[in-house]
Amino acid sequence: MNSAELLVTAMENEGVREIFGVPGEENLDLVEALRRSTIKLVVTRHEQAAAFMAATHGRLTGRAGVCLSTLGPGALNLVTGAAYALLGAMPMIMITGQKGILSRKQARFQIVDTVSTMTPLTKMTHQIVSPATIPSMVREAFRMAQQERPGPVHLELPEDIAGESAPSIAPVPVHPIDPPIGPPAALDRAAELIRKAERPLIMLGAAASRPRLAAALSDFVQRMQIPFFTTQMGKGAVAGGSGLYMGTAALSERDYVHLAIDRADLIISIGHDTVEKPPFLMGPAGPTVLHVGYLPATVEEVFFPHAELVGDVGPSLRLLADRLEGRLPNAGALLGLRSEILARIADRAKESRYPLTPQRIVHDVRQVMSEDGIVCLDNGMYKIWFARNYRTRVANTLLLDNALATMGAGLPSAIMAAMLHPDRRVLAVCGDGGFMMSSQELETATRLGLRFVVLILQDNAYGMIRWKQAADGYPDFGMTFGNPDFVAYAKAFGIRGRRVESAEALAPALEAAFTGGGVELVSVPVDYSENMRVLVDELRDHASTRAGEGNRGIQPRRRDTRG
Ligand SMILES: Cc1ncc(C[n+]2csc(CCOP(=O)(O)OP(=O)(O)O)c2C)c(N)n1
Ligand SMILES: [Mg+2]
Repeated sequence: MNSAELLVTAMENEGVREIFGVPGEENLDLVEALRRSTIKLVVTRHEQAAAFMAATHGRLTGRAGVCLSTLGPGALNLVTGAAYALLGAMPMIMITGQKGILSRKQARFQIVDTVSTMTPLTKMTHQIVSPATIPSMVREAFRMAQQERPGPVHLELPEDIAGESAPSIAPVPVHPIDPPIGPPAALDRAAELIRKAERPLIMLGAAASRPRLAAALSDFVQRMQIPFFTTQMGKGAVAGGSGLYMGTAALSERDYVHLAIDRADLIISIGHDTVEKPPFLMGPAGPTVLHVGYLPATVEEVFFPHAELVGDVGPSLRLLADRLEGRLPNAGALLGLRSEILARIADRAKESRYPLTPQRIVHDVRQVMSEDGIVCLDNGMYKIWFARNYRTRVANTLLLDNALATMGAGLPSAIMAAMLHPDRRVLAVCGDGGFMMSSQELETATRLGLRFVVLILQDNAYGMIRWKQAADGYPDFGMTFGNPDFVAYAKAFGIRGRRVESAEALAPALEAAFTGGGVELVSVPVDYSENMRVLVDELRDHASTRAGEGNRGIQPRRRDTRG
């Protein structure tokens, strides 16, 4: 047995089923060990995409996904994926090669200090220098990656160590770990705050979307009957049909959901992670914020909770509900605002304008997606519209990145979602900019025989930045580009493509693409004039009307348009 085989055995012990990546000559022992293992090697067309796939595996399952690259250039291609997993709290293991460390037969050829490069981008990064340490190092890597707050871990396996003969050491057995539950004193304090609140509101943040939390969270919301809103990454954490959803805070202020946020006197913030663009801005005038999380809250200028309930969130919430269920006469105080907020958000969702409005696109996508269908967004202007307008009914069915907010992750994350859930409808939604940053992975998708649809929103521009440029009063400059013929482009990959040529044609095109089987592509032109009309002008006018009505908490402030 050599070190590479020991490493692969240790990963089998962790339940790894596939590894994504692009090998180099320094990985050949590892590749050979994989060939003889139960783990499937999924070759991708760029390392960055491999990391996005592995991170999405972690995000959707709670178990670290694994990606692989060579040294130097390959390892450097993983860094955006590392940051994506770090900011997004997605468990992931990256394994990179390196030249031999015991002698230098190729001098400094291709060598960069990958361990140092990965230091600020990971929870842990190590070079493997001795075969004997591999079983414990692998167990430690997975433990670190998967425990709260989850994230990426990097292991570097130098070529000569990989080929070195290794003692046959048994892998370290994996056992369940139950994190501590919130202590009684903190539970009592939290219960007291909630009992006293006149207008309570629950906020579900990014950590609320941890796969193992879905049932407990839905149960808590139902037992409390307190209305809730979500951050972008907390979307979908509570099962649909609760009648308590008040909206998603896609902007930091002044959106319709802020009608409720600005009136709340207590916000029970469950799992908020301040990597997300702020869902609201705390100020000296309130409201009181109770942080419920796996870890203590991070303190920011715009987020500084007044009380905390720290511990395993699901069981802690059950104990909290035991103290409060049926004893909250004010639970639904803000519920009266729900119909107004949701009606305003749904405005123009069925308009027949061509090119299509973002609202219409979100509406039609919802019509076509099954209840448990998974929409995987790339990063662009439409992310705000999907976060704001798309209604989720099952946990983790709108995958978006409001943490690193990188372009290029939409298609790779859809590939992973389709691999994990071959029975569900999976849709990648990409801008024409972001799609072209990872479109080569269409080949990976077809090679894997996956079934999912890619929807490309075409505006021939980096639309979100163009909007921000206009909103800030700059002239329109430097944001447009040409595009390939997306239908012909799809065909070159052996994929069926469809172009949407009227507003009414989108839903049928998507439906046909889903029933087609295999990977299919739909391109739709989008009319982004709605960005300015709704997200700037309409919300500003609405906010100033509210300010005129003497509503508290609305200060004229420069609009936050950052994506
Ligand atoms: C890798 C990366 N580069 C640049 C940005 C900055 N950025 C955010 S959105 C955006 C435009 C996206 O364009 P497109 O994918 O066409 O979507 P659209 O906004 O046009 O719908 C850019 C350049 C980013 N978030 N990530
Ligand atoms: Mg675009």
